Amino acid sequence: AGQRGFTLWFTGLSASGKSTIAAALEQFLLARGLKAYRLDGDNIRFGLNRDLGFSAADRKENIRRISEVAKLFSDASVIALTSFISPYASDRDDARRLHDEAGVPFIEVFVDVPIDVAERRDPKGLYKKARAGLIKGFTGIDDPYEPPAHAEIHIRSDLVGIDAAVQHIFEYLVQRKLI
Ligand code: GGZ
Repeated sequence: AGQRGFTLWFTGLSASGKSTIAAALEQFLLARGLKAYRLDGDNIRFGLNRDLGFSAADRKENIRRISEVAKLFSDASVIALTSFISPYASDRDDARRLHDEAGVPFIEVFVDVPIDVAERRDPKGLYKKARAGLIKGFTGIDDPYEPPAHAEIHIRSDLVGIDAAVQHIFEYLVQRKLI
């Protein structure tokens, strides 16, 4: 039997560490001969979804298209790693339903960090701009983030390091017999 595809859906605040953990996990999987591909803002929001902004409707459409693309990768037996804030529980649940209906495993990974820690990290200075009113509707400042109630994997990125987070996800996937 060959490799099976599935989707690892990372969700969390800006600067939570989702992309860093997803990138490290992608390298870890590739090093073991597994095919994995990461979808993130750099290859989606500047391409396929460049017509979308950050209103609730645009975020919903962003997540809808990403979930369709992730499902296609999984159909093609590639492990899809998606790294988007995906702040609305209903949008994430739609993504999950789409995968369920296609018989593709969907694993939600909540990269959890207190907002004050994310704001202190502020690698791109966006929280500072949001506080100054230069960005309106910034997640966690003046726009909602609905934490997952039923994520398969919960990582406190301020308490565990990147390697430990990767190891934790890897062990979950082995235990689920997904890899
Ligand atoms: C949240 C924003 C916003 C607003 C621009 N709110 O740290 P980043 O820069 O690289 O990650 C954030 C990214 C969020 O895009 P997503 O596609 O992940 O969002 S969603 O899932 O909600 O559709 C941030 C930047 O874009 N950014 N404006 N208003 N993040």
